[in-house]
Amino acid sequence: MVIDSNPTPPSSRAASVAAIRTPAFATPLLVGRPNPIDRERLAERLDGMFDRGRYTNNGPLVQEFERSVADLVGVEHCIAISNATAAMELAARALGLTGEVIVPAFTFVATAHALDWLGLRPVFADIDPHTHNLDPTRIETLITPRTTGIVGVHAWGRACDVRTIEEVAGRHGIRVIYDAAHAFGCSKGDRMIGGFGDCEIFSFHATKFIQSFEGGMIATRDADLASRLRLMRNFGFAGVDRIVSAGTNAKMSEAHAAMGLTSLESMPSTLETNRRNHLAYRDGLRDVRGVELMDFSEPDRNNHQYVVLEIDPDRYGFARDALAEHLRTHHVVARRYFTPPLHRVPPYATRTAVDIPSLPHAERLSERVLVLPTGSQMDVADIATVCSLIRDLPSRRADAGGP
Ligand code: T4K
Repeated sequence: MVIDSNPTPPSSRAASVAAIRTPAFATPLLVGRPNPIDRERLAERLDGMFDRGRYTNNGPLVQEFERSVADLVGVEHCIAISNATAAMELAARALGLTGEVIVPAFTFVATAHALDWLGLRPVFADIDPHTHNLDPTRIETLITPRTTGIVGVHAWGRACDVRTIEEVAGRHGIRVIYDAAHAFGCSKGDRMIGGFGDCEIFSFHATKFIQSFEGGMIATRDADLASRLRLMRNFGFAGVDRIVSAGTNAKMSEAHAAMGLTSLESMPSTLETNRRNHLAYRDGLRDVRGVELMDFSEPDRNNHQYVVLEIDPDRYGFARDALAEHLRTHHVVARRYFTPPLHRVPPYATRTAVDIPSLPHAERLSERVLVLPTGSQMDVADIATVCSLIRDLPSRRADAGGP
C-alpha cells in the first residue's frame, strides 16, 4: 500500500458526499497511520546516539525505554525486543512451553505463527462475542495432558478475563502469556495491562498507539524469567565472550528506542485525539441500524487506537464487505481485522480441519468486523463525513428500489 507521507490538512480534504461519483476524500484515510511525534526530539535523540557511537546491544536509549515502560505499566522488568512476534517466540521458549498452547482464533496471525514457528501446536479457542477475547468458559475443555500454556489476547486493548484465565491455568499448572500488542496504556480496572500472567507482550509497530517503527516489549514481574529473556535476545551472552545459553538476535536498536521514547512523550495528545475521534464516531453512528461501535466506556482504560464496528447484514441491509468496498470508493480504507479466523488460514486450516469443531463466534465476527481509520489524519468533520457514508448506504439501496 502507498503511504501518504504528505497529507492534505483534514479540513480541506473532505469533498461533498452528495456527489456519488466523487470520492468523499481526496487522499486515502488509512487505519494504522502512525501517530504524530515531535520530530525535533527524535532528531536530538538520534544526534546523541551518533555522538555516542552506540547503535545497538542494550544501549542507553533501550535501557531508558525499558525503564519508562516499566514505570508506566507498574512492573519490575521490561525487556525491549525487535518486534512483538519475536517477543512471543522468546517468551514461549523462555517459559519452556511444549506441545499444545491454547490461543483465540480471532487475533492477528502473528499470535499463532510465533508458537507454530517454535514447533508448538496452537489450539484454537472460541471468543466471547461481546469482548472479542478468549471465552474463559471454553478454555478448560481444550486442556489436554499436552497443554502447557494459554495465550490470551487483549483484543483492541480490552483486557481479557484475566482472573478466570489465571485461575484455570493455576489449577492445571500451565503458563499464561498475554498478547498485549494492542493494549499499551490500557488497564483492567485500576491495574495497568503489563502485570498479568507470567508475562505480557506489547507491540510498538508503526501502526500501534505507541510505536518505535518496529518493536516489542516483554513485561513481567518474574526476575528469573526476565534474566533468561535478556540472555536469549542476545545470543545467550552473559558478558563479553561469555555464552551461557542458547539465544537468538531479537535486540531492539537505539534508533528504535529513540522513536519509542519520543512516541511515549506524545502519549497524552495521542490519547486525546483518539478519544475525541471515538466520541465523534459514537455520536455519528448512534442511530444507524445494524452498525454497532465497540464501546470502551467501562472502568477499564482504553487507548482508542482502534475504532471497531460490527455490521449485522440483516439489520443494516448490506454485508460488511459491501460497506468496506463502498467506503474504499470514497478513499476511506477500512480494514477487515481479523479475517479469516486463524483456524481457517494456512497452515492451520489443513491441520485442524479434522479435529477442530467450528468456532462460531470467531467465524461470525470475522465476517462482521470492520476497523475504521482514526488518529490525527482526521478531524471531527471528517468523521461526520465517514459516518454519513455509512448511514447513507442503505438509503441508496432503498432509493434504487429496495434490497
Ligand atoms: N499480536 C497482535 C494481536 C497484533 O495485532 C500484532 C500486530 C502482533 C501480535 C504482532 O506485532 P508485531 O510483530 O508487528 O510487533 C498490521 C501491522 O503490521 C501489525 O503489526 C498489526 N498487528 C496488525 C493488526 O496490523 P497489516 O498486515 O494490516 O499491515 P499493513 O502493511 O497492511 O498496514 C496496516 C495499515 O497501516 C495500512 O492501512 C497502512 C498503515 N500504515 C502501515 C505502516 C507500516 C501506515 O500508514 N504507515 C506505516 O508505516 O498488519
